[in-house]
Amino acid sequence: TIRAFIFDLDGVLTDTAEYHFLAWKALADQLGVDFDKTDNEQLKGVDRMGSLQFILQKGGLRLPEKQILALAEQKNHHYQQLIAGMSEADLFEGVTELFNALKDRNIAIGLASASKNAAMVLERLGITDAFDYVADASKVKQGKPHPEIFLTVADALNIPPAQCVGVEDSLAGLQAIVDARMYSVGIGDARVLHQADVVYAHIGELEPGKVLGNAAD
Ligand code: B16
Ligand code: MG
Repeated sequence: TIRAFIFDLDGVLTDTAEYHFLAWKALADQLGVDFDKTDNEQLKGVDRMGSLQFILQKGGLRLPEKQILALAEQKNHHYQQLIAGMSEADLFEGVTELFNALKDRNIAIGLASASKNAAMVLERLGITDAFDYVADASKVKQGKPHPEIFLTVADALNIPPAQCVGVEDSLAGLQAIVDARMYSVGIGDARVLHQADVVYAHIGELEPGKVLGNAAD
């Protein structure tokens, strides 16, 4: 039986995935590197330095460490400007109902986000208290696609991975869920997220009763 749902943040509970894209796109343009939505799929769930390395590599750019750190800082500054105006209205439709339905069934709720800005986004969305445990980039050594962040949440909740459902919009995050041996729910395009046990276009379509039934099979 499933006893926990562990959610990714960016792109699952709110549209910050779009803000990350806009901030990376602006940086790539500045560096003269081609960067589109298909490239961006590779970056979803990938930490800040890993994402920047991808863009530099795509452009064949080799820069001194100091300059790389400055570029990461610049992207983050832009991203924080984009999220500064966020409010409770930016929580995706259906999330509050989903959390309530899980709480009614006594299912624990965890967060597994690769973002160092996760706590701030949760505050803006007004959902900090909804979680039984929150793991962000500061809690783990290895980022997604490594399963560490999902396993860290399961461990903190004291629930075996096999009794957890992981919810992700990114390829890297889904790989992490699969390798953690949890039941995987993808949010987005089923053709992109083909690895997932089940895919919904939007989190509002996720029916907990159905997922619980299928995960138990
Ligand atoms: P930051 P998630 C991830 O968050 C994003 O998907 C990814 O695009 C971003 O690069 C990463 O966080 C790091 O974010 O620069 O704010 O530390 O999807 O795991 O919630
Ligand atoms: Mg995400």
